Formats: sequence, structure tokens, C-alpha cells
Amino acid sequence: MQGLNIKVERWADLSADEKEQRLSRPRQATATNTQQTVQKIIADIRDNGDSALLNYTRQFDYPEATSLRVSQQRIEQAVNRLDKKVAEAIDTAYGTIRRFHQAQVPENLAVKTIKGVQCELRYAPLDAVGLYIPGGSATLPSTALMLGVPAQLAGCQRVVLVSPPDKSGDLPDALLYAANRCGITEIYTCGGAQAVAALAYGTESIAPVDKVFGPGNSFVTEAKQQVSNDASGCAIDLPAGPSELLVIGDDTANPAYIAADLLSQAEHGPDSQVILVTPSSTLADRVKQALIEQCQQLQRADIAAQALAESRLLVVETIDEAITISEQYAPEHLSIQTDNARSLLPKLTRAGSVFVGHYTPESGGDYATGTNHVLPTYGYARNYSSLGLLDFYRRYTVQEVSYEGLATLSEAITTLANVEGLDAHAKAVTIRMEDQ
Ligand code: HSO
Ligand code: ZN
Repeated sequence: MQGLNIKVERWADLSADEKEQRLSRPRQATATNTQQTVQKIIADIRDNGDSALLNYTRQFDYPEATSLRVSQQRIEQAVNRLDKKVAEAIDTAYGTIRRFHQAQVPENLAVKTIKGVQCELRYAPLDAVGLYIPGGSATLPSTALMLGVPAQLAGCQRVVLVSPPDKSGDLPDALLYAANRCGITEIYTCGGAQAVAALAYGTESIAPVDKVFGPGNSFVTEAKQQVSNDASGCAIDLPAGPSELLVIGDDTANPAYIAADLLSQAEHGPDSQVILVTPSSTLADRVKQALIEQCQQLQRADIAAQALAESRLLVVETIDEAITISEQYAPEHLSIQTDNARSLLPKLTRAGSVFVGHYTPESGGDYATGTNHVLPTYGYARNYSSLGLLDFYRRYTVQEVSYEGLATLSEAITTLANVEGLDAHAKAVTIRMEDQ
């Protein structure tokens, strides 16, 4: 493709500033007033409920919107008429995602920390969860599975799915099929900050939820941030941003495979970022060539080309240097296409999801290997976890102490209470000890 702006750079030739710049995320196309806009939308939903929600839906998504809830009849229609092949693909993905997440079901545990003292860790599913599925240029039934399967396995009592309506006011059959597969019956056609606000605070027709999950544009992300900072709002999963992929490759890698992987993330949006780090300058040159050849054949060539403009092909001295760069960048997705790729795993932990070897395309994890595709972006892989079943639970503790146990601990408790100048704390122990 002419004008495809991508160059191979030798890491050692870059200055410290240039190195930092190459590993910085593309600036978010977030308008400075996003924060205020979202604030206003949230306030409006809190004050005016459904009527505000419908107004925004008419303004941003579907001018004729008059209702929000997707009827059971419409869900059944989608289930019955969905193309068989698509239904089977969703069923396959449902199966693998379910198997991987089923294995994550937590077990309560009990420990005797000292004679007569039992401490327990218990898990309870969140009561009500809201799943946000973005609309826009690509419809994402796969995201409905990534959120719906763990919500179903955890046993959340209420699972609400929201997604902005398309130009005809509808949601895609495949999305409704995937939701139905996960046992979701409460589905609303609304999106954006207004949908997040409705989930967090409730409206006449949507009862509030305890936690909102799912990716979205900068307005959705900002709304999630704001409702989670408010004690009367709700919890959120993780800050999600534009898609990212970092590939570490060596001479054993196939440049066409790597180019295909880089493009698979680049096609998500103009702000996606894809990076190759390799000790082989031959590989870097070939990947560049393959990117040019493959990009022009894509339906979303324009989007991918824009993302490639902010992407990097970096030539380093050694695989260890590639590892250091990856750990510093902390990509959402990390693909290792080297000889004996698995042997690098112990050194590569800062990534949302890792794809090992030449036959593990990143898109496999997006759809059907079984791992979750809701992952920390923007470097959050340094301190946030990938979405998993546990995110749909609350964890809390229980303790039970016998007279004997309290006698053993009384000295420690009362001493610490006195150190902190908290008499009543000490007294709550001594009063019991004096009793016998
Ligand atoms: N790669 C995306 C998830 C996705 N891909 C959905 C295709 N559909 C997460 O970064
Ligand atoms: Zn993807």
C-alpha cells in the first residue's frame, strides 16, 4: 500500500528520548471536555432516568428509539434464524471459554492460625452485574461470551447486557445468540456513557448493578471511571483502552504470520498499537514487506494503516533485550514467535495475555482458545490482572475464636490495642477473659 508509514529502526541507534517515545502509547483521541461531557450525561441520567437515556440513544445511535428492552421474542428470533455456521462457531467458543473459566471456580478455605482460632476465606458471587458490549464499526458477539460465560459460571443472580443499537435500532443476531447461550435475558439497546450511568445508578426500567464490565470508547471508559469513584455508583472491571500487540520474533519466525498478527490488532482502530521486537534485521525487513502486501487486501485497510503509523519494528541486539523492552512496555497481548518460545515465559510476566509459539495467533485468544480477551491495556498489565472468573465474585473473611484461642491471643491483642491507645479494643478482650 502506497504511503504506508512504517519503518524499521535499530534500537541501539535511538536516543534515550526516542526510546521512550517509541514505547509510549499513542495519545488518546480524548477531547479535553470528555470529562465534563460525561459528568453532564451521568447527572442527566440520575435526574431524568429513562427519558434521558432514550434521548441520548436517539441523539447518538438511533433517531427513532422509543424502547430500551430487547424482547424475549426478538431473542428467540435471533436464536432461530442465526446462520448455522455462525451459531456453531459461537457454540465452540462458548465451550472453550467455559472450560477454562470453570477451572477457575474458587474454593473457600479455612485455616487454624493458632489453637482455637479459625480463619476462613469465602467467595460469594456478585448479585447483579452489567455487561457493556461496544457497538460501532465491528460487532462483538465474542465480547458477550467473554463477559457472559464467567457471569453465568459465577452464578450472578442478575446479568444485564447493554449495547448501542445499530442504524435500524436493533442488535445483531449473533450478539443476541451469544447472550442467550450465556443465559442472559435482560438486554437493553443503549450504549455510551449514558448506558454506564444507567447501570450504575438505575433508571425506572433498569435496576442498578453492583459492577460494570466491558470495553468501550473514551466516553464509556471515562463514565466507568467516574461511577467507580462515587460511593453511590458501582465497581468496574479494569480500565480498557485501544488494542495492543507486541511480538517478539527471531529468525525461526515466519514474517507473513507476524505481519498477519500485527494487522489483526491494527484493524481494531486507528489508535491500536502494534510492535515487533527482534534481534533479526532480516525478519524486521520481511515483516515490513509482508505488512505492505497484506494490509492493502484488508477490508479495514485504512484503519490498519493509521494504526501502523504509530507502530514500531524494532531491531535489538539480543532476545534478552527484546524481553526487557516487552517487560517495560507491558503489552495487552504478547506473542512469542521464537525458537523454543515457552522457555522465555519465566522472564515475561508483564502482559495481559501471552501467545506462545508459531501456531498461536493472537486472534485465537480473541475468539476461541478459551482465555478471556478483556485485558489490561496502556501499560496497566504492570499492575492489573486479566479478566477472569474471580472478578465476578466478592471475597470476604470469617473467623471464629474459642475461649482457649482468645486466651492465647489476649496478650498480643491488648498490647497492640494499648500501643494504639485504643482502650475499648483491649477491654473487648479482657472482659471476656475476666469472665471465667
Ligand atoms: N483483540 C480485542 C478483542 C477482540 N478481537 C474482539 C476481536 N473481537 C481485545 O483487545
Ligand atoms: Zn482482536
